[in-house]
Amino acid sequence: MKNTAPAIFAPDGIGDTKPINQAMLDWVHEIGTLTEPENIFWCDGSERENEFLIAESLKQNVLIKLNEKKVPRSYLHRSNPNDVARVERFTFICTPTKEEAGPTNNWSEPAETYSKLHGLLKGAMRGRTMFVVPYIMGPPDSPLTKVGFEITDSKYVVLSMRIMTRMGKIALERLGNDPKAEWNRGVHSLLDVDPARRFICHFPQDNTIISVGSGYGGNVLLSKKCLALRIGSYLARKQGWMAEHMLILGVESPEGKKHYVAAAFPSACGKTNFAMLIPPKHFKGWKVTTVGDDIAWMQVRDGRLYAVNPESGYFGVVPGTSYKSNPNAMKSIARDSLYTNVALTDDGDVWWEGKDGPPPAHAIDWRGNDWTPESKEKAAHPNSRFTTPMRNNPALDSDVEEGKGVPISAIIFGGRRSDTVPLVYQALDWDHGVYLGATMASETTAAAAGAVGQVRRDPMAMLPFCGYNIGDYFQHWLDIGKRLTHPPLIFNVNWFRKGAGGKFLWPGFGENMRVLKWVINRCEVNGGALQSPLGWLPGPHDLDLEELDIDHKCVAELLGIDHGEWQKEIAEHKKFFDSLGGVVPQQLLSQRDQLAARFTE
Ligand code: OXD
Ligand code: MN
Repeated sequence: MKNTAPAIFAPDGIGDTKPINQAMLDWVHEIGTLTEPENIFWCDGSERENEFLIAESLKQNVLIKLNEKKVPRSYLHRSNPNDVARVERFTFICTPTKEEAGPTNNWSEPAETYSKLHGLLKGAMRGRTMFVVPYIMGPPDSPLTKVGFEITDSKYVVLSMRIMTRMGKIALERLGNDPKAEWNRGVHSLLDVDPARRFICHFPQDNTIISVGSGYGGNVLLSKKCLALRIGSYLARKQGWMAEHMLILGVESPEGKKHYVAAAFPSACGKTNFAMLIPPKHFKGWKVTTVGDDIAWMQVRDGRLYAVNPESGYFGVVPGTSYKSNPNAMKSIARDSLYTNVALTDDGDVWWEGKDGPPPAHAIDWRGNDWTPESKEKAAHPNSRFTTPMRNNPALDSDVEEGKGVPISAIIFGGRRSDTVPLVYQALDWDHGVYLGATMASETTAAAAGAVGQVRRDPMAMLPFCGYNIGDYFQHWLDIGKRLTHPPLIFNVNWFRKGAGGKFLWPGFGENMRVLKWVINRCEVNGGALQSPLGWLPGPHDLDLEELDIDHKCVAELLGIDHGEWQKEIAEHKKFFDSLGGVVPQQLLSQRDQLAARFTE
């Protein structure tokens, strides 16, 4: 096997701080005995460690240093071209029974899977350094916060984990020496980055993740999709909280009244843009702040839902990011960032399709080949990514470190739909809102390997991330609702509806503030709305469209409900629920009947 990650040798004082927890040491010993690394590097998250790892990564061409003047303290990483997105086909939930994983997950029997993975990991780190990365997910003083350890043979993973999580000493201190403490065991090895030996396996009952054969963030930053969502959702149900694929934002009115909103959109549908929205000029005095851009952990407190962002960085899609679409993201990624699979310009800057300004006359594309504007290939991979610390975000919410979380006034579901689904509407109540989430659908994007642009049902944007039976997950949502005396209002949005000519009807980006304002007004009980078969719909004058260049016909189309399209849509809901083989709770089946009935009234 070709060694894709040769060992590094650290001077004294770097990589040698062993934790004290015996259960943890035993586990590292066990994985070390299996994988046979050249040496073990115990990460402490220090600045000195980071500098050393960057220097070694530059020597081994894992990173390329970018122009210090243009993008200070930032680096480019190129992944193997066969390894550029999450691989849902190779992602498994390994519960004792297939029923526990449910109809939407790939299931694999735990004992057999451990045995297969241990076979692949046998001697896999020979000639390599095995890094032990301690981290916490969640603000340091939150009751929801979890400790995780990721063993990896990838320096890129260590450097990314340092941005994406609170990594190092803080986790060791939190873990302490209690051998029974709860913590997540994550093992990652690049192996030889061969798609034939690529598996991302979750063992929820053991709080364990094993990921092999990939170096792509979504498959290997085990804190994120694997722990915070798949294992997280399993633990959340067991422990009575929620782990969701949601951004969290704050909205403050000119009068100083603040609300928090959580929103679930499938991958690469603009969560980061929405979380960092800058209100247009017309909304003078309104402020939007970011708590999180991808994941929300939520708990019930005093009958309300409170949310924390378990992460401490953003792993966002680069193409399309610009000062027009997301100025706060551009400012965030202007320094201290790892870029993956973007193009490199001749002056050491990064470039991607959709960046402001003209394309460079020449660049090196994401594969490392020469590129010019005449090239047929894209310069940056459509799923190229930035990894950047959240502290760089000029709009970071002041309560992002608040352990109890922020109180959620509204939950928004949304997808990428060219037709059928109006710009925005509000559910009639919590259970109806759960139905909106459960029947959400979106046109697929490049964030996952596979065809792009096909409508697929993606309940609560959790289809690839729910770590247990989706029917039980729906029931968990319904049960949480029963504990809420002040439940968030639930909405559905669609920024992507197209008109007859195939053009987007809604300008999106900052203008989404207009929809957000209506949502906030509804939370304040002063927003007007019309009753419709779908739920509450803004009337033409309920949306603040002042100073927006949009004609009435467009607005009518955006808010229109086409009965023919909805007959098809409801039939699709039925087909989807039927495809789940009887796991959908009765309340949701009757929600569908009620929806169908409202169309006949
Ligand atoms: C992500 C995803 O990377 O959802 O956030 O794929
Ligand atoms: Mn995501």
